[in-house]
Amino acid sequence: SAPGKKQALLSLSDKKDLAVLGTGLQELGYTIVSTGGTATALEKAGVSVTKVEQLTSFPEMLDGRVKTLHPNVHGGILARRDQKHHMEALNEHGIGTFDIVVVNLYPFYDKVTSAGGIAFEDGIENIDIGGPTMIRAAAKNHKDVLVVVDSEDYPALLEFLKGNQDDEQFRRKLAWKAFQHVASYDSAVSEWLWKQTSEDKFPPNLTVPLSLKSSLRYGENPHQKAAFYVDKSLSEFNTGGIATAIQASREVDRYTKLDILGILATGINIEYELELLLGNEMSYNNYLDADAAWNCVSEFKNPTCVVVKHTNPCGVASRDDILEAYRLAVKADPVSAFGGIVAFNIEVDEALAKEIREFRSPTDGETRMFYEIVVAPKYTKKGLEILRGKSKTLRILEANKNEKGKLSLRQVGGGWLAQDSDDVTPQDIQFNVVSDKTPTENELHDAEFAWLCVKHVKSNAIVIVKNNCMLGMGSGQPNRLESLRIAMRKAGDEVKGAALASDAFFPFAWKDAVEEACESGVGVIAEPGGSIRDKDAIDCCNKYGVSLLFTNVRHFRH
Ligand code: 93A
Repeated sequence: SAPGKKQALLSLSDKKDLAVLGTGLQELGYTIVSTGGTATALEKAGVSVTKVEQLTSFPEMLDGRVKTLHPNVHGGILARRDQKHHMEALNEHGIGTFDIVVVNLYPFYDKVTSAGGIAFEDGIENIDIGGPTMIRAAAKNHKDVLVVVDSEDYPALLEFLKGNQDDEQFRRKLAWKAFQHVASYDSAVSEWLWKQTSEDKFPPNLTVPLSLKSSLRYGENPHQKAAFYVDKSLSEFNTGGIATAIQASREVDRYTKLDILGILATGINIEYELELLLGNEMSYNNYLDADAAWNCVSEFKNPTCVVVKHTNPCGVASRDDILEAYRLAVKADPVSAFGGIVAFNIEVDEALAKEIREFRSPTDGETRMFYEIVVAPKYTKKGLEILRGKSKTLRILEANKNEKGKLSLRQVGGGWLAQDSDDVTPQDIQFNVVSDKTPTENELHDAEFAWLCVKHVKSNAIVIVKNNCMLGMGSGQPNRLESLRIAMRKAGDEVKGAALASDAFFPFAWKDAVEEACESGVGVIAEPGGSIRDKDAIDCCNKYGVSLLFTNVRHFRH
């Protein structure tokens, strides 16, 4: 505005609370500039307005397609107040600055989803161009321009203007919200257009703006932050096909809206981690299993092999000699390993590739092992050739280093559950000895190894480890005792002196579970602790001379 003259630009399709805003701004001494319909509505409410036409000396033209797209408008929004030459340029052209921009957009989403549908041309006419342009300009220059896109923020705006303190955070939040608003608007337009192409494939990208419904107490485990996001499209997503779903996924922005770009289509973020070098196309389950295998194996520091079946690691071994690690990992459960996924955390060279090709099932000593996928961070040229020779269909994946701090998203009825991924490793944990017996160094080491494995096994998870090698695991049983029995059966006689890890504490069935573990001869048990029956578990271990470690960390995986 001209020196001493404060100006607000209002252009609103949704006129809700417009009178309150207009009156409030007028009382605070703002000159209000508006587009046609907004100006009429303000005048009706007794607020005096300058029409944009007066500012631009241009009529609204092309059926309203060009209303505010003019230097007299955008110069006033975008000029940097702290740049002398910017202000001089405004002066030269007689352009006043805008301190406030309040805009909401043509109701594109409501129009294209209205009952009975809408003609293609009408859809096009409802794409707002001038509105997003003003919003983006004001949000870019938020240091000097307050940008409001939601009538719920009018009271906060007026309060802020009444106060005499500036607040950078407030300005930034408004700008953040403004960009959210146009981003979700544009994705609604683009996805509507995808639908008009009558392609039945999944769209090349998905942008699903999700609204925060509530923060959750925690994720699968207390050390993981979590939240629930709603997406109105869900019912249609499941029944009406993807295009309907995306179109329906728009809703009026809220302050809390979060755009999660591109990570919702299953596999998209995994694709960047796992690159298919050779073999058959990856299937849906291949991605899930390969991802599980890679996530597990890449957590180990020493040369390690992990075998996964149906997302559960059923064999894990670390050895200086990776060939031996591979054989041990398969041996842990050869039946499950057959048709599974084999993952390494080191390069697959000629010798390892040969071993993968030749190794015969420990079950009969005859049948060559068969796998769906091999995953490793690297392959030598020779190694690749040999694996290729094993089978033309074997999927050979190269995986990039796993980044910590990823967001995990899962769909449930009515929305999406988001949580921090479970990044906690044994290095982050204190293994507190709560039994009379203290574990030996080897036992402690095995307990840590088992602890790292158990995190990757579906709950209820029990893992038995000896000498850096998984001997057995029980997963997914609704009853912890049953998981324990399965793990012990797989471990067989070798369980003596082994380390046993339980992803959560032993509850009611403590007596059976802890007692059966102790009776079998395990040397050490690691569990989170925290049960009201903890004392009973400790007493039981003391009775059998078994070491008991409490980690205070749980690793549920549902
Ligand atoms: O057709 S537009 O893309 N061209 C423009 O220059 C323009 N300027 C503002 N649409 C434009 N608007 C939009 O008009 C605003 O985003 C707002 O939604 C609407 C307000 O129009 P009225 O004040 O006439 O009701």
